[in-house]
Amino acid sequence: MNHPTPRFFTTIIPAAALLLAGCGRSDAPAGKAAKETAPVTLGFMVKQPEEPWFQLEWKFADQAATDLGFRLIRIGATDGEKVLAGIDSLAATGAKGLVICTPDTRLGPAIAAKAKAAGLKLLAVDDQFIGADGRPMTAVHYLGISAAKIGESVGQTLAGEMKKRGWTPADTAVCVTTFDELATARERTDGALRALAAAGIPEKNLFRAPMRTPDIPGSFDAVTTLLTRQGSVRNWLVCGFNDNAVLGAVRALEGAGIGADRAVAIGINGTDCIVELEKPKPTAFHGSMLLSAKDHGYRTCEMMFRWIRDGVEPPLDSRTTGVLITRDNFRQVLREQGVRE
Ligand code: FCA
Repeated sequence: MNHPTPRFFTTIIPAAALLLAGCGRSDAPAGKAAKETAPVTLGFMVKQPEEPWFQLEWKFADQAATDLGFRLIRIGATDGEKVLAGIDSLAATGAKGLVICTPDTRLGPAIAAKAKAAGLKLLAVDDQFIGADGRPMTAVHYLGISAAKIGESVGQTLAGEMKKRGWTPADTAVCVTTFDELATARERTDGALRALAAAGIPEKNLFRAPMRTPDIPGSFDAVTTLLTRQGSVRNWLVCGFNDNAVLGAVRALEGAGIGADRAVAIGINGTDCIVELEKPKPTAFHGSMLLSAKDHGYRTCEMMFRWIRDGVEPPLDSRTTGVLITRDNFRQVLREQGVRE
């Protein structure tokens, strides 16, 4: 494949092929003439390629590649080794930019150094890099969500649902699955707890369930443990840093015999809960703050492309918002946002 004749094309590099791509295979066109027509190549790495959220980011990144005429290489980088090998392989194929949601934000300094050495411009998406001093690396370009604000909206929505059901702060407790090692996750759940406390839920009824892994099993296990200790709670308000952190909690509640009559849950992403909202019988999963996968997938690529081609540097820090979807409106909103047909 040494003639990138199509206007664009995308490639998914399986982990095992990365090293090969780095030494053997080359997509770079040979000769001067070919070089002049070579399209810009960008890499888009994500930490959890199996999550619908990241698949949608990739889908919108593909759209940007089609619209703007660059070449996109998608890499599922689930650990630090894969990230570093991926950067090598991108450099070997002549890529000029990398958009990345890193599997570990503390890899920030290593990623930034390696990208610089490889001549790749860098844009962190979703999860902001953390420096050696434990603080966000604000010198690395970043597009993420307004995490605290979105978390507060989740808390306010849950408080509203409590009132609608006629539950009182005295007979209601909050279960929040937490993943504090990730700053954007901590900001979201702290925001939700702040709003719920402000709505009158007593401090002693706010329960954190720390997740060991940021996925459905991690959330399920955390909440199963919590429920063995808090069996006497009447009603539950449930939240977490994303849809999966809430879906596992809903399944754990069901395991303890608690359904939609005694629990109400709100997620974040809006992309990983569609099957749940489509279930004919409502579960406790009431809705989700839908984030803009298009901004995170399409706009990040567009920023990177213009930076490389036209020298237009993107803002150092961009934040996106969320909108509540529920069973009542999710089909329409997902259609409007191009998430679904
Ligand atoms: C983090 C989460 C994702 C998504 C994204 C915006 O990376 O892990 O699920 O919420 O932020």
